[in-house]
This record gives sequence, C-alpha cells and structure tokens, in this order.
Amino acid sequence: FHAEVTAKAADSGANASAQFRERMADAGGRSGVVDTARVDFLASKVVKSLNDIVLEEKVSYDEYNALKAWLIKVGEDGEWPLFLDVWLEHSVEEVASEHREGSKGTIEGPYYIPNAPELPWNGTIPMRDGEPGTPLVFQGQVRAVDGRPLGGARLEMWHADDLGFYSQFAPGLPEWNLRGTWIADDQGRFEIHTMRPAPYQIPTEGACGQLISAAGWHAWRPAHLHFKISAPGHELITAQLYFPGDPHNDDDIASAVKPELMLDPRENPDADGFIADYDFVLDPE
Ligand code: MBD
Ligand code: FE
Repeated sequence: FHAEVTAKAADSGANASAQFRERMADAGGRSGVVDTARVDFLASKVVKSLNDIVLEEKVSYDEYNALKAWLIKVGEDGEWPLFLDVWLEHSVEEVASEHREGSKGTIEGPYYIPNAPELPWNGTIPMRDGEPGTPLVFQGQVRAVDGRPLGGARLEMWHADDLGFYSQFAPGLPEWNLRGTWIADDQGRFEIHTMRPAPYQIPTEGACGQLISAAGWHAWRPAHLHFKISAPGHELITAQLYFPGDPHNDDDIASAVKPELMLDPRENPDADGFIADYDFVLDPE
C-alpha cells in the first residue's frame, strides 16, 4: 500500500505539466503575448538578481552544480507547474487582484481542470460510493459589488480526497472525482454537497520534495477547497477556502492563505458533518 501511495504522489506533479501544456494549446498557445521590450526588461532583471546572489553570497561551484542538477530534475520530473504555483504564483495573484473591490481570491495551483460536470444549484459533487471523509454542505450567494444577486453564476469547485489526492493527477480515481460545476439559482444561491478535505502534503518524491528536505522545510498546505466563480459581465474569481484551526493555516508552503478566505463551519443540525456559509462578491468586468 505504501509503495502505491508513493507512486501516486510522484505522478501528481508530473501530470500537471502535461495538463498545463494541453490547456495552453487549447488557448491557442499564448506564447508571443509578451512584447520584446518587456521580455528584455524582465529577463535582464531576473538574470541580474541571480548574479547578485552569487556575488553577494559567494556561491561555490558545488552549490552552482547542485542548482544545475536540481533544475534539470525539476523538468524531468514534470514539476515546473508545481514549483511555480507553490513558490511564485501567490505574488502574481496579488498583483492581478490588487484593484478588486469584491471577494478576495488566491492562487489556482497546479490541479485545476476546466469543464467539470455541471450540477444544479444544490447538487452533490461527483464522488465514489463510500468516499472517505466527513460530509460538508457549503452554501451561500454570488453577488455583484452593488449587492445585486448574480442569478445563474457558475461555481467550479475542486479539491483533494481524504488522502490528499486529486482526480486526473493521481491514478485510480474516477475522472471527475471531487470536481464539479454548480449553476446558482436565480437569486445567485448555491448549496454544494461534498466531503470536508484533509490537510494536504505536496508530492515529496520529486524535485520539489528534494528541495524541501534539503532545506529542512515542510511540504504541507492546510485543508482547502478550490473555486472559480464567474458570471457574465463580471471578473472571474479564482479562490480557495480554508478551515479554522488547521495546523498549517499560518505556514502554508504555497503562501496562499488570507484571513478573508477562512470558513466558519458549524455542525449540521439535519445531517452528519458540517455546514459552512460563504458569499462571493464579483467585480464588474
Ligand atoms: C495543491 O493542491 C495546491 O492547491 C497548490 C497551490 C500547490 C500544490 C498542490
Ligand atoms: Fe490544492
């Protein structure tokens, strides 16, 4: 069993490379969207920062070769999406959402898949018979910044199972396990039935795991639900929501937790498990 789990974890990072390539190809290949002057400016700045570190910290040939070997391995293991989304995306997201008045968002991470099965406003997420975990009802409303309910808003949600595995990135799970698209009712309301996710460790068997253990870091993210919320004429929000009391809310390896993204779940009076309420407010486009 342990060997099987190890193989799954190692695959998760690698599959993210193939998925990313596919999505970029579907988008018509977004290369060439950054103009020459900007590439010159940014690439020069990156190269200079690296050179400054070498000179300031007197980096040795052993250290330089360790870096070279590691960078080669990141590509071989297919872990560039994992590396970038864990250690860089949070800053990109910060810049991209600076202007927003509506709900806070956070990073997408490497495991989003578009076009998850559509469900009614109060549908149950695709899951296995006997899916492990504690049931969770997640409900709320999608509104515009002026308070208007956004009837028919789309909520895409995806999350890991109780062992920390995402469908389509770890083998052995049904294609759309714990992934769905809900269409809000005419008042923008939704009621999502799922399982409460568990804390999550990023794959430790590949290059990212090698860096984490070489640096004496940890690989944990707090338990989280991923979302994309959209409505015509409004800016799409990519978000994650978290659970109070998680041991990794304060030291998420991906630096993606914000206080505004904390749920306040309560025991469900009508059924097993928990209920959590949360509203999403979308900016106009
Ligand atoms: C995840 O599940 C995740 O959400 C992020 C941001 C990085 C790695 C794995
Ligand atoms: Fe995640």
